[in-house]
Amino acid sequence: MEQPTTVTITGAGGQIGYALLFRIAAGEMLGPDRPVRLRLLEIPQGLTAAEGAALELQDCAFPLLDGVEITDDPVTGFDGANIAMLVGARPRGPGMERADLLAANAGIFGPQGAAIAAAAASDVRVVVVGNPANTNALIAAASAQGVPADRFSALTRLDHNRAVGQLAEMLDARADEIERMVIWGNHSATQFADVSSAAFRDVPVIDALAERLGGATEAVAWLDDTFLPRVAKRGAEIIEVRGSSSVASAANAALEHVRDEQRGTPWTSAAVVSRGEYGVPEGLVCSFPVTSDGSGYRVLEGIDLDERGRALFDRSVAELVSERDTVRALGVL
Ligand code: NAX
Repeated sequence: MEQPTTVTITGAGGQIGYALLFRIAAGEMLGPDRPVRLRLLEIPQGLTAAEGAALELQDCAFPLLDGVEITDDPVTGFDGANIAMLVGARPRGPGMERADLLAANAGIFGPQGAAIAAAAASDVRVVVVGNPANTNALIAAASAQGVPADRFSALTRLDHNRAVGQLAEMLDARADEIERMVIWGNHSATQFADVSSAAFRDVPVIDALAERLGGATEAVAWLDDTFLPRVAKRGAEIIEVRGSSSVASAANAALEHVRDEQRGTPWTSAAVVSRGEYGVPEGLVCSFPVTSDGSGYRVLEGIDLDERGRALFDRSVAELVSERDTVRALGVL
């Protein structure tokens, strides 16, 4: 058995935290050979909910669970962390402008980035789930002096999985028969869910859709009018139908993001710090097609985007630039 891996989860007393903790402790994220030590980082108001979850974790008697600690101090929370999952964030309140939201979250992710730099293990990897996830990750990375920027990522795996789910339903397929889906850009309504590289049983998805829907024109119309808006607005659809935001699917996506980064994957989508790939300004945390050999996500380069796809991607990148500029104007970066 390996040494325990320390996993810090912020906002662990919240809904996604509750859906995530038990699956991590059961070994679903890091595998059956890696014991885990859980650190639950909350704000004072969230501590009792985290304590309740910790009692239940104890009652599960998970063989891989090497301990649970709860704190509201970021430096204690990230002490020795190998993996940090930043879930807790400030939600948009009534009448709150986007700049206010970015500023409020900068007040969370700046200090957390600094605490990661001060206390986390030298191999720490960080994923930001709390929204606005891409720009929160940018702020955390910029505040974590001495920690390489490529250790930071943000979650777009839920968007990726939502897109795969929609395609699987339309093609009467299992999700694992859909390969090479790509989410480009921001985790927001401007994201671009791109099927142009995707395949279904080794047939281009676009051809499989044309066969299913009776022609290429019908396939393109379905993609533009139904698929793209549905994936981009799926969060709102879940709230409307369920009466509450996505929780289990978000926790599942966060778990798969870390699992694939740590254990390897040939292809998925994740928001990572741009090094200029696909012309995206350096330093932005942008969703790309990525691969991992177990040592971190790397952008898959050389994927063709047609003119229309490029325009959609550029629109989302422009939003990321504007978020970054807003945060810069606040003096955070
Ligand atoms: P909850 O409101 O249920 O839980 C958030 C928890 O974070 C609370 O317990 C709160 O006390 C804690 N918290 C707040 N500030 C904190 C801080 N500074 N340090 C530590 N903990 C802090 O929200 P939940 O449904 O769990 O969602 C969490 C976040 O995920 C939200 O920002 C949400 O917008 C975001 N999402 C991101 C998704 C993605 O794909 N990137 C999808 C799902 C979700 O919408």
